Amino acid sequence: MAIKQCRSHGGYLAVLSDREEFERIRNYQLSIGHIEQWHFAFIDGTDLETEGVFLTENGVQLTDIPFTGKEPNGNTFENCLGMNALSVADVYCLYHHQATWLRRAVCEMD
Ligand SMILES: [Ca+2]
Ligand SMILES: [Ca+2]
Repeated sequence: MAIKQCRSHGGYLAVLSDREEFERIRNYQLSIGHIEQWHFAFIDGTDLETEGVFLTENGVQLTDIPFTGKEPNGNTFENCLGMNALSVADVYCLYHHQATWLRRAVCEMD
């Protein structure tokens, strides 16, 4: 869903390969006001297939995800990646309980 959302704008889900990239994207989002402190937006990567091994949409393993604090802490319940102004975390792939989170995604374009 988040992937489709990016594609419809001609982009793809943002890949955060390290902390520097997180900060770069975070600062950009802050500058345009498109980020919130508590609500996560999807970024590329999921460990749906193998718990703890996060793969991008293209199947590339992310080895230096700038997780924050105790993240990832979702075991097999949280299998997608999200970011907000403070952190990068494993999050639920679907936010049934939080409609306002549901449609947010961080996209990149070439
Ligand atoms: Ca997981
Ligand atoms: Ca988590």
